[in-house]
Amino acid sequence: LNGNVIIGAGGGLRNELEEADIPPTAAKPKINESGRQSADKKPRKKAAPIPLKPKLQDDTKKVIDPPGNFDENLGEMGKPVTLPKEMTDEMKKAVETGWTNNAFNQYVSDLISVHRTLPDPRDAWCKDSAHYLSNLPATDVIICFHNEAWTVLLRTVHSVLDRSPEHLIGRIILVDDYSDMPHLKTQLEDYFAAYPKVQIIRGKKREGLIRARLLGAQHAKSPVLTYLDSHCECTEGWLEPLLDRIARNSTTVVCPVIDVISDDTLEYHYRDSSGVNVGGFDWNLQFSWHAVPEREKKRHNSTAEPVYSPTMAGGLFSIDREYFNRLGTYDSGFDIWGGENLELSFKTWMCGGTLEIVPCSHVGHIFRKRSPYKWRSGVNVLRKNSVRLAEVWMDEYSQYYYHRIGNDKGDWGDVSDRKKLREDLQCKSFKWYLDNIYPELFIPGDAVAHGEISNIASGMCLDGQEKREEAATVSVYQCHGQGGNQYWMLSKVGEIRRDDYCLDYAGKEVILYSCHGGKGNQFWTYRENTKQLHHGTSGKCLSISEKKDQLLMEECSQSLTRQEWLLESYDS
Ligand code: LR7
Ligand code: MN
Repeated sequence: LNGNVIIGAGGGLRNELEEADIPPTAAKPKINESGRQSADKKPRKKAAPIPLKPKLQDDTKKVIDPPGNFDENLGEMGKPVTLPKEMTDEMKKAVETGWTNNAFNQYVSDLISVHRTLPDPRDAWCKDSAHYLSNLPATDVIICFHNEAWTVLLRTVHSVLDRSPEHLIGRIILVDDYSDMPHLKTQLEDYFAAYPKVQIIRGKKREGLIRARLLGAQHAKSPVLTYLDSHCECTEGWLEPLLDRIARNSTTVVCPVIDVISDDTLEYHYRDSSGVNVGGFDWNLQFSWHAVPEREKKRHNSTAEPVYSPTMAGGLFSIDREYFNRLGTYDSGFDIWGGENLELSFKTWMCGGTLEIVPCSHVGHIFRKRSPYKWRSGVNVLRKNSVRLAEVWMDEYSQYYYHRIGNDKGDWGDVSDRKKLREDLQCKSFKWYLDNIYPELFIPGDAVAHGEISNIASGMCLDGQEKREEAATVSVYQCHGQGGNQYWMLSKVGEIRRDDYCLDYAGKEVILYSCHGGKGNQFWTYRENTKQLHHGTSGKCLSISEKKDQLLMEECSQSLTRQEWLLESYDS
């Protein structure tokens, strides 16, 4: 089923980038072309000593001795830190606790300096200051956190202070979304007391990241707002290219390239600007990454120039503060996690703005495979957020999302003031957005069929969940009418697909594989009269086992009712 899409967007980029073979690039000398003041060196002296001995998160203040071969240069230049195979039981336990609490290797983070150096991932083009206006507006940096690991949070803040021109940072506003980890209490205030730019704001109850961001915005004073997740690292020169775009046009919303910090080794991965991705989404309203489309490439002389992106990942972006307000900020009815990234993306484009990814700006983010913190019990938070989003912004296209969730919309509360906002701003239609900003998106209404594919004789449905890392086998399961893993589209070119994954048969099992558009093993025809699903290269028909529990491919035979399938909303 749909499940709780906790790894959601994160999973997408992680795998896409990790599959690509990214060699750790040799260290380049630190560039200081803009005569940058040495302000970034100052805090370094004041800061806490490099944490050679990791502290346990539970604030027992118990110190675990790292093995003898560890030195203080661990993780410098974004290099990976690999723990030795041989560890004491105490260490093993500390490592495990770190993973449990954070869904990343906190133990490794604790071994790395909170001021560690990173490689400079920028293209040469980016370092030519002639590309940027000289008089840039300052920004407040808003970092919301709920139970973030100590060294990871500190490294986020220091990476901003250490690698941004001092005059361009107004405040760093840390918004504590009702954390209960002890190290985030007075210890945090004590630590940042030495840093006048850092302000800590505490929520009175758990708000979720969306309302926490709004709380941060209320305390901001600088002309630009910059949001970061609490487990990021900014690289040299990350800020100027973002602010430059906003200085030129206050309705431009900008995102850095989001590099991958390994959840295990904390290695910093990056690609040059030819590998930049833009954001999209699927009909489950999940964010996804895509290569820069050809139509967009044509607009540019260099791959380092900012590219239009249909959506943003959500966590890392800069926006003109007044423009953010004009757009009605976020829907404050969104809880905990999810959907706000698409809301801001749709709104930006539909209401006259522009959303860009800026290849000269690189910020790393720790991508996790699961969400380590508590969500709300008894509410499907993500679905509620997504339904609010669909109701307000997606017009008649909302039906495709609803179909995907079995039309089970639940209670999404009142969205009348959000609809009014859209009206007041005189925003364009969702159709306009799809036609002009995201023409690559596959529209279910353009398919020959969309919905369930049910085996008539058995009442079983084609069922399968795509896996990003590997091919997933497709099977059958009792038809449940809830969309999710039983939602399929038969495209006009003969694919049976869900989002970017296609039913694929190469002679063994039927699997879900990235759509390649080349027919072949992904080419299916529905024979309306015999109700068979015929496969291109093998000439076989989709069928179901005697026991009705497995999907089979067998020689086509019109006398076998088990080869008969019904396609929902089929329209020849
Ligand atoms: O209840 C909460 N309160 C919070 O303050 C839950 C979370 N948070 C904080 C949390 O500590 C973190 O700093 O909010 C931030 C985001 O939460 P994550 O890191 O658990 O989310 P994520 O990185 O998995 O999710 C991505 O999608 C989210 C959708 O709501 C947000 O937009 C995240 O900011 C976003 N992260 C990114 O865009 C980084 C790149 C990921 C990709 C692709
Ligand atoms: Mn995150």
